[in-house]
Amino acid sequence: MVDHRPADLVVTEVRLTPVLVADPPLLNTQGVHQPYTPRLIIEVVTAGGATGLGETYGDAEYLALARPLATALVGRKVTDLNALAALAAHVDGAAGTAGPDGVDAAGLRGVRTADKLRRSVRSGFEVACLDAWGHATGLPVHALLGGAVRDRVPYGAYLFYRWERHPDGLGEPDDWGAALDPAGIVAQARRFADRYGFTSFKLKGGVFPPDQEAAAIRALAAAFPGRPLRLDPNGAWSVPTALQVADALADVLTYLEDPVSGTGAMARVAAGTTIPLATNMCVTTFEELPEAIARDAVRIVLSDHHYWGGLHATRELAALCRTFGLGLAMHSNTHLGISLAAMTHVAATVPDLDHACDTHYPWQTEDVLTERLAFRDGHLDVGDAPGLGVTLDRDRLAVLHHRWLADDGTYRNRDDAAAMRRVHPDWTTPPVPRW
Ligand code: GKR
Ligand code: MG
Repeated sequence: MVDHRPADLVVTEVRLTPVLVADPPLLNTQGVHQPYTPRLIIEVVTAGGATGLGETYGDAEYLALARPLATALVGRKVTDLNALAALAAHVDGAAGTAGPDGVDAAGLRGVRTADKLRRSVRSGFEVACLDAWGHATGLPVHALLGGAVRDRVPYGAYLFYRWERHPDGLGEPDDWGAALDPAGIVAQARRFADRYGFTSFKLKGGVFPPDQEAAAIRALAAAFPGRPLRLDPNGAWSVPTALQVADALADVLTYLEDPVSGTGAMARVAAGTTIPLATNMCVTTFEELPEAIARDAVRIVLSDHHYWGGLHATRELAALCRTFGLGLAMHSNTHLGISLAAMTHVAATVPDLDHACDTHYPWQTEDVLTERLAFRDGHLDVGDAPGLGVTLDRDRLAVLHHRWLADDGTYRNRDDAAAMRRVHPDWTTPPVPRW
């Protein structure tokens, strides 16, 4: 144990650095990813000289909440995570709106309330505090969460329909190529399997008519017999469409993720199929759990430590899932290595992690770390280095921050519909259900 005095754990400075990160042209039901996506990097510095890293969404409304929270945290201890939660719950800076169908037009992240935005911001600060605490004590974050129950965490390949390049020569090119049909999706999956050893596959759907996406799942089943497969149209289907797809793919899908939008519609699909339903859209807050449980709407909750409020909140969710017989796995949005490390630490401590976690990380060719996290046989090892076990690359951070500073506002808020309008000028976010 490293020798330190309690006063050393007091926060003396919090640095917030918004960045724009290159993102490929990944398609989803609302449009296409923009060439750059915003993230916020949080650094918490203690009196003892430890620095902790956190990461969360970087859109303007998150930044507006992060700034006052950063000020309020100075003078508190990095160990005082309950105080952080209380501070974050009352911080002012943005108001959210819950759409009638629960679909978040900006990011497919379920309901959008001011409270949920605050929790997403809090999560980045909590991770930074835990990282600093770990550096101060020489302990890995998983130890601060109660200890790892596994020494590696399984991740799955997150397959996307995509264009080869962003239009108009924008963004940073990559070598993945286009994937717009079943053969393209299988080729992408092979590449994920060869590069990273992933053995389970999730296809982001809601892009093409459901029969085409079902054909892609069939092609994956033929190419990877017996492997876990999932399909996620982000709530784009009607109940009858979802039941038809479920029927057609009952023998090959491990679960169907958010086939329809809203707890009521999910409950109706759940009642009519044997395929388990998973969600990162209709259950994204503790307040939404009772109704989903009462209506038997979902079998698996895909936690995301960002919007559930952090790593401790994720463990609380895991306990509730265990209590009510729900499965647990993890959702991801576009993110960098700090968030991936945080996911890995908390996933290492959750006893019932029932499925490989999602991650967008392989799609991100850029990071703010000196060393990228490396998948081995579809897993990330759970290390024992202090804190999160990652190191900030200040030069890379400066480059990505400079991109954010230079941006005229086009990319500072994620907007998949706006990106789609570059190719289809009349594009608007499709109605729900779309099919
Ligand atoms: O990145 O296009 C995307 C995804 O659709 C993302 O926004 C979702 O939040 O990955 C997510 C999901 O599983 O729904
Ligand atoms: Mg999803």
